[in-house]
Amino acid sequence: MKIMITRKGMVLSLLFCCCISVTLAAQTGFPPEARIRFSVDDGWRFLPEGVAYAFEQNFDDSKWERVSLPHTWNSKDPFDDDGTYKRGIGWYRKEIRLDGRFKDREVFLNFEGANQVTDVYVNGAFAGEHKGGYTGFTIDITPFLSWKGDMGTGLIAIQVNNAHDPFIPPLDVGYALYGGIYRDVWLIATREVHFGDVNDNAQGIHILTTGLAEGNPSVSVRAQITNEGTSAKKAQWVNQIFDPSGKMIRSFSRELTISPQRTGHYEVSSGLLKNLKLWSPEMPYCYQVKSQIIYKGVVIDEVNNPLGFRWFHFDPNTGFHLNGKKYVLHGTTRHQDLEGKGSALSGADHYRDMRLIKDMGCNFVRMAHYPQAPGVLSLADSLGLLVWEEAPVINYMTIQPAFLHNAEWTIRDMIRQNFNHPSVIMWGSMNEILLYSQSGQRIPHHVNDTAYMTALRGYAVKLDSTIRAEDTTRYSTMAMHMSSDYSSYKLDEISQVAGHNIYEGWYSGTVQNFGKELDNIHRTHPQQVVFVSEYGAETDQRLNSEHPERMDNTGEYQRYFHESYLRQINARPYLGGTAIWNEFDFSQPNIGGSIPNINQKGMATWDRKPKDVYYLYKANWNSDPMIYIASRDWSRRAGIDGDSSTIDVYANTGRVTLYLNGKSEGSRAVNDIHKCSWKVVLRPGKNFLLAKGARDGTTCQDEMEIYYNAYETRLDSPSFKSIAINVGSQAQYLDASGTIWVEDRAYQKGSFGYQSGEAEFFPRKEIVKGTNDVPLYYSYREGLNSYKLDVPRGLYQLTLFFSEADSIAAGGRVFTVLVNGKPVIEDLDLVRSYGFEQAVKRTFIVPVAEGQGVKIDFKVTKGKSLLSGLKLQRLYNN
Ligand code: GCB
Repeated sequence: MKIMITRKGMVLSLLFCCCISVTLAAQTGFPPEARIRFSVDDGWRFLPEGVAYAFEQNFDDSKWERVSLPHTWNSKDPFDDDGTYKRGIGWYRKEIRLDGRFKDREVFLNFEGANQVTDVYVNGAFAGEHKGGYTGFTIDITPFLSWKGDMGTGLIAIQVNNAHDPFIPPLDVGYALYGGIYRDVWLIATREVHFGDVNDNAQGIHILTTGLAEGNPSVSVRAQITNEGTSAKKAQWVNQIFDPSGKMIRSFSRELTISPQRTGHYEVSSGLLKNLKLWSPEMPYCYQVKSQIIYKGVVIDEVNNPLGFRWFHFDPNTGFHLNGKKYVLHGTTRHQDLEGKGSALSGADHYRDMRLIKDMGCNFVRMAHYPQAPGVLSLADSLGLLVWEEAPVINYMTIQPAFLHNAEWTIRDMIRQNFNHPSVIMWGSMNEILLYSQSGQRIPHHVNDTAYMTALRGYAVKLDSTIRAEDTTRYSTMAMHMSSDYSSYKLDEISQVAGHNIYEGWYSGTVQNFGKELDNIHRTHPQQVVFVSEYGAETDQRLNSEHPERMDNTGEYQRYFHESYLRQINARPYLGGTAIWNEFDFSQPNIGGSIPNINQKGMATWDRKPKDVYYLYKANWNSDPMIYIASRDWSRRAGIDGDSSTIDVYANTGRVTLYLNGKSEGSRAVNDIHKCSWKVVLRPGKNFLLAKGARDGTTCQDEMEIYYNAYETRLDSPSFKSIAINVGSQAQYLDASGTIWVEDRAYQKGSFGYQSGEAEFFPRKEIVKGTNDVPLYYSYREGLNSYKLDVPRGLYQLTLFFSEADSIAAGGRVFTVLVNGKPVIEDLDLVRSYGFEQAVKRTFIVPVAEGQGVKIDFKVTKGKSLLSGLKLQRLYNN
């Protein structure tokens, strides 16, 4: 079911097929004179492949799948182990029927977005094509409809193709390029004189505010009005401004004569306006402009647009200023991507995302890396979120006019279609455009490709100029990765705001380098507005650690990273703004990590569960009283009996008191980033934590239960039962069965641990396959001589876990594993026997005599030994 609000404010439920929709529309108050617009999302047939003649009217589609829009055929396959990610053709078909009221109208199909080449056929005839996956487009279907008396029919057949196309940006990206009609589609019927020009996809009305900073505000409205008729029309163009309560505050109009078969461009001003309320993230006061074309006393077209009164500027030394005051942007980024749905999100999905962003305390969102659904920007207007909207020109370019043409048109459409949203302050032209070589390979630096770089710079200038030509009221921007190539080739000087994606302390280096990098950019480019367009670190809720380290994917490292970045951001008032990468985990096909095919840098998981870091920012950026006990997913921990555990709390209450099992652990003041910490001794079994505080007279609290699985460092106690070890990592891994895989350690007598070797993580681009326990294999130890466990006598089951992480050929790593001197796996060659990146598990029964323990030796024939995990269970005591 689709919900739609008419211009009279009535909510219509438009059901299943469009014939019903039209009838309902007629009954429920669409004025017959003005434009009709209704959803055609339901009742489609879909075939996930190319097929000849599917555009023909009589083609048999009865066996095709029934689908509703928004729809993508890639909601699951980019994340399979089997590499079936389909990039290619899909077909959609549906018949629409229109009654007599549509006969003398112009009828259009308006697509909010389809990825990425869309060919539309009506009644067997080709009606139009659109290239590019992220902007809206409108196809005029009027000439192709067939009429029998008062019944019009149109068999709509649509081919969508999401195959790689070297002439359409983006070329190659770090997210799934979901194919299909993944946004809403509308049928629009107008009179022959109407707003907008179908050919350039613009919405027809552009609203500009002027004189705000000077105290003499007015609104100037520009319109494109098309006359499809054969004679000139004299009409009146009326604009009315309404405040949020629905009160009209100004009406202004203009008489027009519109030539036949032409689109005219017109402008009219409201004159001086008084007592306006400004738009800001804190008070997103949105007016509406209703624009009408009146012909012979009858309204023949009407459109509504948002209007917000705000002004802003960036300064290289003092950052962003809104409505005349310094304003600190607290930002994040968002992909349109959700577990189970891919990019085919509903209005409710968009709302939930934007609400989560707002509630975290953000006042800014970078819509990375492409224009998002129109409803998203409407939400930004009404919730109060400033926006960087950008074109999907990513990683590299094809130096060909066709590529430039498509990129320029994407930018134009993005700007024209979203011009009126008060939330938008910046238009981005590209992201990390120097990351890849001109043949699409990830390279550290551009060398010996001056011709490509010169041409690319030329294109970059053109794209930036397109932004500036389309919109003089906002800033142009682009996001760059940390490479000196941008300044060597002067790309960093092109846009008005220079965005920097910085991952110091994640992909390399240390978190402390972040601020140093920024200061360096600011010092060497004093005229530039420096904006942090991305920063982030990954996490997996199943991994936790008292000793977090870079790339370990623990929540604790992600917290450490963001705490440090936040502190460094706060200390740099010259920053134009900042944006966390990313608000939500999102799809990243063919990438490893502890959750394959997912970029795990979100403040919330792919299915939108906020992580600890979400509350770090909330405590700092949202003033609603809150307390949050961090390491929330670490509710089952293992540790040495009597050792202390860290409890961190994020709060905006000034002070927090922590209670453990009913006893106060003391009251602490929160620090500069709204955090306080305790070291507590958890008792074996259940523990109950309660954190309490108050803000502005409102008390608040948070609580959490932790099950503490206490174990002894000495394994030689007669009561020893079992141990599971996350070899190669300082993190504990909690698996689906509830087993806690404890952190690895160097061997000490009486205990357990490795002897020699290096801890490693799976390279980011490699994916562990064939297991649900990826986090266990994600870390491993390489080059160990032995692993010892000083367990008491008994009969044991020993399981060893391996996976080949290096892309080596068979024979490149060969070793024999011996347990207590006896070879249990001879000449293990993981690649030859199981394949690269495959999870391998081998189990043995091991009798252990008094004082003998378990000693696993690795005898290497070629390369280095490797071990990913180890589990030892005592079956019998004797
Ligand atoms: C970047 C890219 C973004 C990636 C991100 C990452 O710099 O702009 O698309 O997802 O890094 O997580 O590596």
